[in-house]
Amino acid sequence: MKNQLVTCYVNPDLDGVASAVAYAEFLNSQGREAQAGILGKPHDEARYVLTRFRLPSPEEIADDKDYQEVILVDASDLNGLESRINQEKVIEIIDHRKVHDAGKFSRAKAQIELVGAAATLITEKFSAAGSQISKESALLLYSAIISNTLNFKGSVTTERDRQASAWLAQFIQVPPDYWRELFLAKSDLAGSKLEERIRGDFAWFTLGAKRVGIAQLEIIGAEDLIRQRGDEIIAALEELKADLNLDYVFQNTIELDKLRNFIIAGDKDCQELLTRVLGIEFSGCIARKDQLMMRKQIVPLIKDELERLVN
Ligand SMILES: [Mn+2]
Repeated sequence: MKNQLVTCYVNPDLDGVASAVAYAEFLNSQGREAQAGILGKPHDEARYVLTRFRLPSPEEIADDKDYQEVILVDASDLNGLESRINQEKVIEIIDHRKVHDAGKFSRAKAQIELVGAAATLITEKFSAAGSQISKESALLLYSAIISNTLNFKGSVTTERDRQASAWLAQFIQVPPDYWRELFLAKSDLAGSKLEERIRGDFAWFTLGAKRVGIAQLEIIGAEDLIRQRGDEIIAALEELKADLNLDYVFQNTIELDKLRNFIIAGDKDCQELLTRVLGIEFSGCIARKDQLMMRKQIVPLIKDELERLVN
């Protein structure tokens, strides 16, 4: 039996992978026996960074059975863990989402702070302790902050994210347009990649008395994609709605170049809910919002509205 596992939700994004790898390194530097392990398959963007800089792939695990204790980073909700982690083993949670299940992990000490990236919180551990950081962890954390804050253009961005990335930049070298390279790496959704991405990055929540599923795509070229393949997106959402028995389903589509969001919802009920909550207007199944908003920011707004309807 190994000691501590540092992991994230199933099929983690770059922020999750970076945070797990780097926090395990930090804990090791503090004399703790921790190991990063990845559940499922990392997002394309995470795999791109690993390949781009020839970084070792983090260990893939099926569940937590080989570990005594678990630390969750960039993850704090039960759905995303798909029952692969025993709640009782979780001793620490580091996350940056307003809506979370941290209270359901009875043993866990939770640090939930609403910065742009979990990677920022991990970076602050190193800088505060004055610990050395490997080039590998610095590259991963730096990339994750760029990605999660949409290159500091997303409204999730905080001063702490900027400071953390500046601290990391001392230890690495990346080209000035690295952000664009990173965004392009996740913008190829040719053929079956579109549906795979929608499913791979899907998340659902129980909000008030309703089950709400939200897909999220962050790409360069969102407008063209929607025009050409909007029907496929709606079909994929409807399938997820049926599979997961959801009340509402929609996609938050972030256009990384033109800095705007397109919300896609196939059914009228869901469109009405989103019109109320986000102050958007649908034309057909699509509504545009000229502000870069991420799923983690939309969830609390829908939660407030659906809880208000219950009470
Ligand atoms: Mn994150």
